[in-house]
Amino acid sequence: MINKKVLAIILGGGQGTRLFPLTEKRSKPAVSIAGKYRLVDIPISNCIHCDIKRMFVLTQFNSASLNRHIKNTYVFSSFSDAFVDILAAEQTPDNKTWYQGTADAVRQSMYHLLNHEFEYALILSGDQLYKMDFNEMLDEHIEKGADISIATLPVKPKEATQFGILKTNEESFISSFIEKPSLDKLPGWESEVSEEMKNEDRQYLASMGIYIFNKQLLIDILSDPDTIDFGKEIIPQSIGKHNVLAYQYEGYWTDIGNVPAFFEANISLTDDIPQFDLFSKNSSVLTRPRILPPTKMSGTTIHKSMIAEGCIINAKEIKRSVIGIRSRIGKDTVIKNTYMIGSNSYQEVEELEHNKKEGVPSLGVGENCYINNTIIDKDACIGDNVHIEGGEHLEDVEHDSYIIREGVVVIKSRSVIPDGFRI
Ligand code: ADQ
Ligand code: ADP
Repeated sequence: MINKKVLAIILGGGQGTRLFPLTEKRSKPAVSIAGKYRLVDIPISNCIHCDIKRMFVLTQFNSASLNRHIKNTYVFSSFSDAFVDILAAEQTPDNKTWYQGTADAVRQSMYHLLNHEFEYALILSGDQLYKMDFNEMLDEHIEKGADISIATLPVKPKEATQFGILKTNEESFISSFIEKPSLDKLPGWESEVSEEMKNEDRQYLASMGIYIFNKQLLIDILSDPDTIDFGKEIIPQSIGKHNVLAYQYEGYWTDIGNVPAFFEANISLTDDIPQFDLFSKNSSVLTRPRILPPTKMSGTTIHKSMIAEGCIINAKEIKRSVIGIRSRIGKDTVIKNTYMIGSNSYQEVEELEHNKKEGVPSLGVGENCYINNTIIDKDACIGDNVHIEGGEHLEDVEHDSYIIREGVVVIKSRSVIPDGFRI
């Protein structure tokens, strides 16, 4: 089944600076989450579960990694209309620049979008963790005769400054909108919310950056080349001019666009009952199937952790951590509150022995290490006796092989951390 009325447009990210260095060598949609998925799998899975199977991913970089992932994962029948296509910013006689913002990205891609028949454009962010039934949102959009719909979520005052905040009338049409108001501008922007939300101090209705546009209106609006962003220009300018509907969502949703939020979203998957459910039968997250051996472990005490396939683990303890595919962890090592993304390949036994003799760190984490509050990006080689204690006591740092953001240490992809190194 394919919903022929809807075309999905996934905003895959600008330069991805807020997720640096995870985005140093790959585009944002290709960043790995939960040890085996990529960020782009979240919106794509949400769409596929709603039969929205024609998708464009707009990204600033068309990295080989993203291409490979999409090409090897989302393979639909050759007799179906379904597709996931990547549109990277491209130079043409009319467009000489990179995407200047979200609306500009859609404008520059319009030529490709209009090659397909659709009535509604579903515009999604590529850096959010949530599950949503877009068909419910579309039904409301059609039923209430909206021109534009925005999914909204009640948030606390502190969070409200990072989002577009809006107020609605009794029919749920948006009467006013302000993009990322400062704290002093917030009074007066409170909305009527459910008792449960009120008890959690979530009285501000935030835009989730998830939009439905009627096709012709989107074309008309984007014909003005001065509109760069949906949040900064298009949505505020549409209030009062078009019927802009708020679709109320109260489930789990989190923005994972920067390093601390990305870290927290991954680590919180290890909770007893995580808010984002990877184990649900009807709304699983899809990704590329890999043929990997089962994980092999010896002498490890594991508390509240997720271990992906193909790992070889001899650690002493792993606590509240997510360990990604093909991770290798040496004996006597303790890993806590850490997201280890994993490796792209294994090293042969001869190579491991040779490295040991030469004192060169191998792929993964060596012996007798202590690692806390850290993200270890793909293919990092961490030696023996390495001590990394991330946490709020650390200042932000930029280093050749790691960075620190708000206490989270990020070991860069393919970096080599020598024996005995301490952070
Ligand atoms: P932000 O998330 O801050 O606010 P923005 O930086 O425009 O908005 O990003 C939205 C999405 O588009 C993200 O997935 C981002 O990676 C992607 N994106 C950004 N620039 C892009 C570009 N040049 N090309 C392709 N993709 C790009 C928005 C709204 C707020 C709302 C929040 C909810 O503006 O009103 O509250 O989303 O998260
Ligand atoms: P990253 O997670 O750093 O973004 P990539 O997905 O780009 O990594 O890399 C995956 C690795 O798998 C590459 O280093 C490459 O060697 C290998 N690989 C996987 N599939 C292919 C393929 N179809 N062609 C070539 N190399 C591949």
